[in-house]
Amino acid sequence: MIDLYYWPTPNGHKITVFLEETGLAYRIKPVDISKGDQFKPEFLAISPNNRMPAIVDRAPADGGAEVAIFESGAILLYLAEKTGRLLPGDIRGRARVLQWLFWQVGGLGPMAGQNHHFAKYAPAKIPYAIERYRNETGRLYGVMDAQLAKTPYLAGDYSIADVASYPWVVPHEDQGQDLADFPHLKRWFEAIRARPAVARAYAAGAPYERARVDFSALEREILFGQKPARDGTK
Ligand SMILES: N[C@@H](CCC(=O)N[C@@H](CS)C(=O)NCC(=O)O)C(=O)O
Repeated sequence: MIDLYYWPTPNGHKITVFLEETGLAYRIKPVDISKGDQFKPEFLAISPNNRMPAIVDRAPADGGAEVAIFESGAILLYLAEKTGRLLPGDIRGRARVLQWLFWQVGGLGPMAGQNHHFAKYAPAKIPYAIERYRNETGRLYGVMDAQLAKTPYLAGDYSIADVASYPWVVPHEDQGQDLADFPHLKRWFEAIRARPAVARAYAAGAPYERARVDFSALEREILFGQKPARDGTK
């Protein structure tokens, strides 16, 4: 059984998509990041960066003690190795997938995340910041589009690189992107959206979706006012 520390954001959806694709047994432990659940000591013990997703594998493949992991890329890699799914076993295929996985966690995620922040959540609309991250997101979409002109999925076959990237393309309209400008990316996006496991993953997150899109002053302070932690707590 996998305990999944989760909230329905792109980084959270990555893990439910993988779990639904592979049929691994899991249960959701909600981490309401707008209420500050990510600062609870029991969660920080698993995820010291106060970010979800995180997992605890209660039945590791080696039969040893439970394994706790934070960072979505590390979680996907661990689960792919545990199940032998969505990651090739040969060194070349593995490298092909890992380069796109690292590209997603180091590039597409952070840039699209800043795009969301400045375009949607920042109280002051700063044209330079909005344009900077909209352009960078568009550039990254173009990188995927060029790759997908050559291969059906980012690293050839469907893999954890696609599972990591897809949730960041779902909010493309909020990111100021038009998939009509990226025909190969659009084909890829529609193929993944049509997968039953992807529909099940998003349905699993639906009960936790916010009714409101805006944040209260307290929620803004929790999410966007974070300062360096001196003692492991906020
Ligand atoms: N690099 C991390 C990023 C995770 C992340 O940014 N999670 C956000 C939600 S998408 C979060 O937990 N935010 C809580 C906070 O900002 O305190 C990963 O890939 O897992």
